[in-house]
Amino acid sequence: MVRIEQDILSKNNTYAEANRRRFAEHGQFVVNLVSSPGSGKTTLLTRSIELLKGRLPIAVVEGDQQTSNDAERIRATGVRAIQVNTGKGCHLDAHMVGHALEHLAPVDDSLLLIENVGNLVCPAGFDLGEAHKVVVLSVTEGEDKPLKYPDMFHAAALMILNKTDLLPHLDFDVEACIANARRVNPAIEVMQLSARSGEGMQAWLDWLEAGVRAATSARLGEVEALRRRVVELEAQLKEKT
Ligand SMILES: Nc1nc2c(ncn2[C@@H]2O[C@H](COP(=O)(O)OP(=O)(O)O)[C@@H](O)[C@H]2O)c(=O)[nH]1
Ligand SMILES: [Mg+2]
Repeated sequence: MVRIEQDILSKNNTYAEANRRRFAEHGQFVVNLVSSPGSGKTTLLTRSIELLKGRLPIAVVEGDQQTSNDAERIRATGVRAIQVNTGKGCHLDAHMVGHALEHLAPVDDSLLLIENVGNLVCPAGFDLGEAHKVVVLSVTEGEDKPLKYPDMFHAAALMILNKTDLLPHLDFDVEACIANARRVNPAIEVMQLSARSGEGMQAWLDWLEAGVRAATSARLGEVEALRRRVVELEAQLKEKT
């Protein structure tokens, strides 16, 4: 069992590295959204797309066991989306994402948003080649979830606490939830927002835009380094001939 799991993960890591190289070459900032079903991933995506659409190019990979409902919700915003159905699988893997990229062909210097299959267990162990995993937890789910599903909160760079518009109706303890997340991952960033009302969205949008800017300038830096290397080699060639 352990051997099979190791083989699957090591194969996945090889595909993930290929995806990561490809994203770097194209200046694409890639975010892998994970959460339980119903935390608000698709709502957060459609709302973010509406607010960012004119500012940067965006494409979306949607993962679900069945249906293409979420890809249709994304396409309704005018952004290109591809649905990957995992059947009995409980997570996207790097090979599926690589295959989806062949069809989606996101443009250079853009944002690629991946919505993973909804659960807080399987997607934690699978690197897709993304820059970051972002875990969405809604305030209706209970503040103990980071402790119950530590792998996911450990793997995420950012926790988005969604549905803050509902807080007045609940006894959800925001500070306790954040403390729980930091117990399993002291470095985790936290943002509180409501994808429905739009409150708190700006920090998230800024985070995404900063990610795209960094990916773009890293790509341009690589291009510049290559150009300098070509000039050097041409000079050496001239000397020798
Ligand atoms: N009150 C409230 N409801 C939300 C919010 N975000 C999403 N929802 C609702 O939560 C339900 C599940 O949302 P969805 O985006 O499909 O979640 P997903 O399964 O994680 O993609 C839908 O009924 C949404 O309208 C929010 O910020 N506040
Ligand atoms: Mg969804």
